[in-house]
Amino acid sequence: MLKFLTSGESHGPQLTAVLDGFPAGFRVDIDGLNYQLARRQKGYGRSERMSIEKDTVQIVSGLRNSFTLGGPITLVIPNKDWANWQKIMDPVASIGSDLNQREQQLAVETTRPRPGHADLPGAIKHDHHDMRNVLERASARETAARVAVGALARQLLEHFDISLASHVIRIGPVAIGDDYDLSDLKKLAERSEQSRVRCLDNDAEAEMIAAIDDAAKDGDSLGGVAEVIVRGLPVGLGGYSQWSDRLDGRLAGAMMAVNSVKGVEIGRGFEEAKRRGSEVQDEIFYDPYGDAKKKKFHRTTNRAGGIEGGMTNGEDVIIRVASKPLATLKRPLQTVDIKTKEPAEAMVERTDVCIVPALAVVCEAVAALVLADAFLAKFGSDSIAETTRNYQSYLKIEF
Ligand code: EPS
Repeated sequence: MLKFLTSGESHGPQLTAVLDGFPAGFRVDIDGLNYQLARRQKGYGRSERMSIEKDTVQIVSGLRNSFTLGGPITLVIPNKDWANWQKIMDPVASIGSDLNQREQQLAVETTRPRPGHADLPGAIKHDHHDMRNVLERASARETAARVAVGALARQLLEHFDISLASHVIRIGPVAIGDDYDLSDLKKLAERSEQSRVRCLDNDAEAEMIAAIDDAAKDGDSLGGVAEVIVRGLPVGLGGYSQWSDRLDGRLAGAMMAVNSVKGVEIGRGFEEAKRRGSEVQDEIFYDPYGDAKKKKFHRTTNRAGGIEGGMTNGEDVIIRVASKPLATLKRPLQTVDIKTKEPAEAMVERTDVCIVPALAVVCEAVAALVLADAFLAKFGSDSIAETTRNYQSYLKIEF
């Protein structure tokens, strides 16, 4: 139902996203979109770029008087840094212009690929011999566009009392225990929001910040794990008939497509592989006064992470996403200069030491996109009135 494309370079004039398939007649809260963009920019260990940008979105199509029209919605996020890069990005404009030292350095060809970045495979694939032509688009700056469209999807889900939250469970060697309280999602989200690393545990938070400082001191970077929790989804989103309908596959694919992600887990995926079947399934109970979204069935455990057979079962959808440490290192690794083929040190760019708190926000947005799509596939997407009608009648039908 929902399709979107993004475009734009990290240091070009703007990022753009076009979202199609969103129902007509939905009131968009632009401040809410900007709030999500601001969340993505936060987090201890981010680069100086975040103090240059103050990401805000303009909607230039698909909206009239704040209501969606049912056509493609185009979202634009200007890059403030573009003004600083104009001369560098445009080779004609850069000729004879008075570039300062840093700009001069950036204007020369980038020929020393960073191990772990898109630089080398991207250059070979597109026959680029200046890898800035690759990295400008490969940059995780693009995730701002995904957060903007994801924020729209999130508003749609929230309209149906579906809420999302996230927190960081690991940064480098520091992890929180498994005993955090998921009962009040709003409280969890607030606590995570207050933390500079989106961590629920004060002691772990201090250790995470110290680990980031340590890595920064050494010119290094740190990865980690974020967890996204989605509450209030009705049973039966996704499908089991075809591999491509399976919601867990679609969520995992979308999460893996976030820059620097190397692992995705739904529920306690890897942990459960160690146990017996009798220990990992979530037993089924029925309460005649139970939740209509779950058709009055419920579980007292949620090891499956809210998905069984590729469909929501009405419990929280819980996704963990592992990010490798970023590839740009102030103390660079060994590489090969693609021009001379001689050994060299990888290029050094302005970079973040740790992006895991931002990753949590990006993954919320990505989860919202996949889940809103599955929601619209089940309940219709031509107008919000139609979606609401179908959804309410689904809740009312006795199973
Ligand atoms: C990012 C903007 C980039 C980086 C980061 C994400 O800004 P710049 O390249 O101007 O410093 O901070 O990019 C990467 C992590 C990457 O690997 O490309 C952003 O807006 O999130």
